[in-house]
Amino acid sequence: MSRGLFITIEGIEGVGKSTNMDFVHQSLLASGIQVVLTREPGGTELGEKIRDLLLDHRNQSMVEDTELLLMFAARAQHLAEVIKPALARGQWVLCDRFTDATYAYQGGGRGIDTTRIAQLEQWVQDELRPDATLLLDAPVEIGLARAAGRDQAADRFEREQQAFFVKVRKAYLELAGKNPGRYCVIDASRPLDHVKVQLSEVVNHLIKQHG
Ligand code: Z5A
Repeated sequence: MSRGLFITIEGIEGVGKSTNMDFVHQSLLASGIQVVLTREPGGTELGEKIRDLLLDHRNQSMVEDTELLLMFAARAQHLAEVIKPALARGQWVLCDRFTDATYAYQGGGRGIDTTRIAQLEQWVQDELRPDATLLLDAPVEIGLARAAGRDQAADRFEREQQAFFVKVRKAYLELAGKNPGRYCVIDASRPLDHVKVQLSEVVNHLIKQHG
């Protein structure tokens, strides 16, 4: 049995990852593809506990290295329990954020040296990398305005200033530039219908190639 496809969805806050994850998931299911839907940080019982620690706005004393290591601790568990077994069964995995978020947020946003992130990536993931990454891209003002419309309390990341998200977006676009074969950049500033049209094209292409 051939290995399933590993697809990740990335982008700054409020660009519509959650909204569009569902659309991509339904499109894959409609084509008869078995998909495991998951997210980071989290995706396992232990990982969700780590997520709570990372997002809790009361944990203001968390230093950057702790944040980085917790991301990879959750990821190690996620890979062992969910991602690798699903791929080995031939299922596709659709993951809301993965290690590119670490390069963007902890690397770009916090300023941690990316060679450190690369060392942890190699250690925790070995050779496993996403096969395709859908980057929902929109100017920071648009993402933040959309996120502000939600009526839940802001988490530790959402309390960051606009300048932080500008650095995160820049890091994502640099990653996309360096990995053109894996990245599909979607213009998420457009109305939802237009975003879905762009996503459908990418998903149909992936199904044609690997489905
Ligand atoms: N993080 C990290 O630092 N390092 C890592 O390695 C990893 C993660 C893995 C939690 O992630 C935090 O973890 C994240 C980075 C950090 N923090 N931040 N920021 P998360 O993915 O769970 O949290 P999030 O980025 O805040 O995601 P979100 O809240 O789920 O946002 P979203 O999924 O991008 O947006 P949405 O909820 O789908 O849409 C927001 C609103 O906009 C909603 O009302 C939609 O109806 C609306 N929307 C969506 N698309 C459109 C369009 N096209 N037009 C108009 N309105 C739209």
